[in-house]
Amino acid sequence: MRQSHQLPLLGLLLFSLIPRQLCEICEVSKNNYTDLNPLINTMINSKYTKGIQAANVLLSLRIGGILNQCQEQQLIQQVKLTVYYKASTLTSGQLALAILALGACKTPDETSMRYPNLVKNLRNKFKAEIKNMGKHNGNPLTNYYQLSLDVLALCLFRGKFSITQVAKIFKPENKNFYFKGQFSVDTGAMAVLALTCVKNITNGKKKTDMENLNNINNHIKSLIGKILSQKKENGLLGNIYSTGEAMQALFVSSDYYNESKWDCQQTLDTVIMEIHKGAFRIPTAAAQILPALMGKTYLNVNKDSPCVYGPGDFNISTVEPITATPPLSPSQIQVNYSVVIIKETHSTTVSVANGSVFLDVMEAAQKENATLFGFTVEERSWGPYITSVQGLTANNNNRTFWELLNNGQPLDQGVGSYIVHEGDNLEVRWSTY
Ligand code: CBY
Repeated sequence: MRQSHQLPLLGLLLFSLIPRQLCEICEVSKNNYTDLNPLINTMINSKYTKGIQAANVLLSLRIGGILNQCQEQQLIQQVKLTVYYKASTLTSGQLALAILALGACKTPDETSMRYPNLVKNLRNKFKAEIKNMGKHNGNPLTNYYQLSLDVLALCLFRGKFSITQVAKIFKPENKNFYFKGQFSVDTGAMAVLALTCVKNITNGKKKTDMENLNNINNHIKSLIGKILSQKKENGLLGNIYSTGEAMQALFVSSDYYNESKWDCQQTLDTVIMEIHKGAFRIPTAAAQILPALMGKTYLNVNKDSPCVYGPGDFNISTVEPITATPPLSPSQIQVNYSVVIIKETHSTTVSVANGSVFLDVMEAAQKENATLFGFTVEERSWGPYITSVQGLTANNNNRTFWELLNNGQPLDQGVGSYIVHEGDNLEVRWSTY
């Protein structure tokens, strides 16, 4: 063989000998898939999955390839009903999630993408978000988590958007990445996924594209740095509820940080422990953690790739997952509850059954005095969300909200899930984020 022929062969040989760059993805091994059962049970057995919760669940289970065709059809039906009957009332991010879920993969009977109108509708909702920012001091109609979902769905489903605008909006210094001065890991992670998708579909031939790509690269790098700076000693990124999406962001951007900066296995071990403690009883919580545990990300959404069906490695039971709550004793407990509006505080002590949640306390107080403790609540994907107290309503245009605290510390759960304890000092406080 002449030398000129040997060279490429030698190259090939050497290449195959070089260990492939260590991939940052760590995942639950197939032998341990039973660890995921509580999550899957929560998602599949939550019969009351509201429209948009169903989108979260469908997206997650399709990415994981866990559903059988019958279960998939049921969820698809639910999402479609919500999308077609409530399209005008959906927020931009809700619609984006529905599009991601419906188009996550191609079912055997589907020939082509059937949702072009939804994508057009999303484009309009995204435009309305930007317009609101122009009118209201840079505040979108919803928030940057949803704007990120919008860009992700528009990018994956070939909707129109301006790359220059995206590069401009998602500057990591933008106030919308922060709540009360604290970087929101959930928001940053979703933005990294969106920006990575945009980066992947942009070819840097034109000068403006090159500039945009450069900016987007810098944004991703900075956001990843901020996510890693929120790493806790036990490996969680932000808190337990932001960790799944933060893991996804880190999976897709291994070029942007040093391997030594993140021990993926440690994060995974802590999450698995929390699964068994019952941390993911809300279907949306389960849906948001599952893809990362299977080594997958929202960028695996591909409208043209055939859906994968299970249950293969899963042993799904129809019984409710075992939860960590001790059997409820019938006893009553006393908790303190206050409504705080700037310098004005109204407090009371209420008696509720052991095992009650924050919302039960609010209801008990409201019964006692509807003027001081009256409130309104709205169902969101994570459960009930307090929209007003004493007639004072939260408003995204001025970044106001009703903050939940116990003993002066903000809670990391909503009113429907935080279980109260004897002697708690619960508070709803009129705040700005
Ligand atoms: N999703 C959204 O639009 C929500 C995005 C999100 C970043 C979200 C967390 C993360 C996620 N994965 O979905 C988010 N929260 C936002 C944007 C907000 C703001 C909502 C207003 C707006 N601009 O859209 C705001 C006001 C700052 C906010 N969250 C408030 C609260 C408190 C709710 C109190 C109430 N009035 O009912 C609360 C309870 C914090 C507090 N102590 O007051 C809160 N959020 C929490 C705890 C959470 C987590 C829920 C965890 C759980 N187990 O219930 C959260 C996952 C989430 C939902 N918020 Co916000 C963050 C976390 O802890 N990791 C898209 C849509 C399509 O579904």
